[in-house]
Amino acid sequence: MSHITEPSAPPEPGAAQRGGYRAAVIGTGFMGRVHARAIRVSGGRVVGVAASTPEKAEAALGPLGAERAYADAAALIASDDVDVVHVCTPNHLHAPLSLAALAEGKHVVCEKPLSTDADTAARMVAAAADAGSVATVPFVYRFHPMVREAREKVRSGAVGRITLAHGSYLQDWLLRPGDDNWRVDPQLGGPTRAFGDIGSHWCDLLEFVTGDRIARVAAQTSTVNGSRGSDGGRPVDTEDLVTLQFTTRAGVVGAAVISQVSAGRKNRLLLEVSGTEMTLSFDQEQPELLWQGGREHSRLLMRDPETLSPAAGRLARVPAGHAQGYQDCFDAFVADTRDAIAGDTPDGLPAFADGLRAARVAEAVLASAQEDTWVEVAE
Ligand code: SOE
Repeated sequence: MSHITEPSAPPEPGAAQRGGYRAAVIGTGFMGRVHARAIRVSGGRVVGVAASTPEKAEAALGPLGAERAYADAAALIASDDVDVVHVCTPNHLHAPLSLAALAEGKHVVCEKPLSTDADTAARMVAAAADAGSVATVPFVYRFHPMVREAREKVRSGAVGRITLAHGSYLQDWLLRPGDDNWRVDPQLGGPTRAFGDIGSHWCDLLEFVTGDRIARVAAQTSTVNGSRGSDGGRPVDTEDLVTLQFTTRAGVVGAAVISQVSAGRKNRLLLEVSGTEMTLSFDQEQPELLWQGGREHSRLLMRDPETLSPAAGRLARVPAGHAQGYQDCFDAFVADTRDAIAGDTPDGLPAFADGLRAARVAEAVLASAQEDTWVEVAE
């Protein structure tokens, strides 16, 4: 007998075909490749790819496992062969491409931030509803089983009344003035960079785990590298880091630090929630674990299907003790999107409304930093 315990709800290879997931990807960078792999793992076909040039789309056929290179995004969106459009371009194209795809009756998976402004994000939510399309946003950290476990402990009351939430999302890939990327340019990335890019994940995870909503924020931003580029000479004013205080609707107080210039921190998303009964702490770089703190005793919970709640266990994709991570989250997210298209209502699937929510929080954070005051988050 094997000593390995299988996940309680292993992925179902056959069911992947349901709904005939015919997806196409716009954008061939890191995210385009992650999406394409998740589509294939979920039993879908990557029927097409489009990029900023036809040559780039051709070159991406192999790496994405795509069947056809389209001349441009418009041709891909117009194609009758495509049911689901995955928008993985620089941020400023998210809204126009998603709106075009929805107008063609497609389902859409759009990278975050949904739009570089909240009002446009609201139009996208309305357009998805009008089209009757499934429209999702990859807030993929929701798909770590230990995040679901934390959420279940809050839901069951085991945590007690939540009193405090805090944490950080820290990276270092933009540490030096020579580090550059389209995200740095507000024309392509939008007016908020560190917050829009990764702070949005942190706030989404906080609200997802606690079931509460951030009501008001007091933020500071800082641009550490005022100029960037290979010669370090291009002026930059999007923020490298954000510190944030907040109060939730339920009256929880909290704080978060968001940084893309923290040396040595690669992708460290830490969320800690304290209640009157216990504290839960999740670190995205140790995603197999959830720390559960108590006055009498504390323990590290492992991603073990034998002990996980069903809501968490269903996301276990490999047996306990075999680490699962970032791509697995994407695979689970795309599988749930596929099931939503087939008519299911998967628990915790992040939709365009969640992308709008992130855009509203981002606008409040920027306004607070600019006006040096507390700002209410618009509903
Ligand atoms: C870059 O900061 C990035 O790839 C983000 O854009 C993703 O959303 C995050 O999951 C990882 O880091």
